[in-house]
Amino acid sequence: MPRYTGLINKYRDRLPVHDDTRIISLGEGNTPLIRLQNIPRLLGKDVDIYVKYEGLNPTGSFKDRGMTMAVTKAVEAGSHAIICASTGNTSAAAAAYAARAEITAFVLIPDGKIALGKLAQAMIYGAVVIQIKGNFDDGMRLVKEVAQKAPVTIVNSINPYRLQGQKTAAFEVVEELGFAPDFHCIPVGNAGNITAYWMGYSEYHASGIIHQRPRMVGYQASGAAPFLRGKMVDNPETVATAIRIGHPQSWDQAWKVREESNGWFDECSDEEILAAQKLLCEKEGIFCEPASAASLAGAMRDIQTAKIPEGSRIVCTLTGNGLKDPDVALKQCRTPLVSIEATLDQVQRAIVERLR
Ligand code: AN7
Repeated sequence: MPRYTGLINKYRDRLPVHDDTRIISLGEGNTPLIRLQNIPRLLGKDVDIYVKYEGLNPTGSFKDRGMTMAVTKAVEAGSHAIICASTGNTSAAAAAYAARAEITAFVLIPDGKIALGKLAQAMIYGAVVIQIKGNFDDGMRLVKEVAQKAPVTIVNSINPYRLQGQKTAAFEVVEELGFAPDFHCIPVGNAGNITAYWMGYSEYHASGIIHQRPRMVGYQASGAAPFLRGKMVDNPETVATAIRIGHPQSWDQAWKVREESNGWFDECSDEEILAAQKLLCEKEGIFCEPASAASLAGAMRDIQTAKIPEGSRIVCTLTGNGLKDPDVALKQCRTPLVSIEATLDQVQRAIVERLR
């Protein structure tokens, strides 16, 4: 087996690269598909739930799949600078891949509404971090405008190479399972990723590698749920800052995915999202960020109501690593730290009192 060198090399024949293209990669992709063991039992339902743990990508989110392609193509085209607006993960990925390619990354982030880990990443990878007094949607509008006036390549998901890279996650799911799941559940912000997965499944379907495609189910945070409201939302709010997006960039594409896959959109409250994040940690040992937990939160509800019937095979994408947002994670932990003197007696007592 050749050494794994990232998803472009692995899926080269399905991606728009040439033999002599210089690949900008950090070994992204090839993430685990973990079968949940305890949560299905707690639900009391006969379902197979797998999570695609995208938090194990090099910068801790699925954005790396798109960014390896977008930056590879930007460099191939002779670009010396990339730019994006971001709720955090895109900026972390852009900053890292720009560093790898030795080009400049400019990232526009919303003032104060970005998880700490993501801000630290953009800064230490050496991006030019521009904090705007506005939200993601304001940043996106500004990025589109400034890219017409300055020599910078946009690496948000409106860059078509992003979705090309991201579609490879669907290929990996199929290779792991040997088939496509019945339902693919995924958090939706700009709706780029749901579009990319559908592209991936559809390509494998067209090639006869799978005979059935999943129903695609997109979950949004209630305070940032334009697909549920049927129109853009001007002041999105949610604890899941990654998906605090009111004007999705892949609006038309996502509606098409819903229709073609016979899927649906639904919303989750912040409470449901946080509860699912914690449950996944406590019952399975898997730590994802709040936005990612929307996929499981929604899936659990749809399993309970039998909208997703028993006997189903379900994949939930966990889009980002829990370590990205330590503040929200800590606020979730209600049991206090055990604080004692550094003596054997006290340590022993602390343990004996708490054995279950
Ligand atoms: C963890 O980083 O839009 O529906 O600027 O970080 O493809 O937008 C992040 C999006 C889900 C939503 N989960 O994906 C950004 C950004 C996490 C995310 C989404 C994002 P899309």
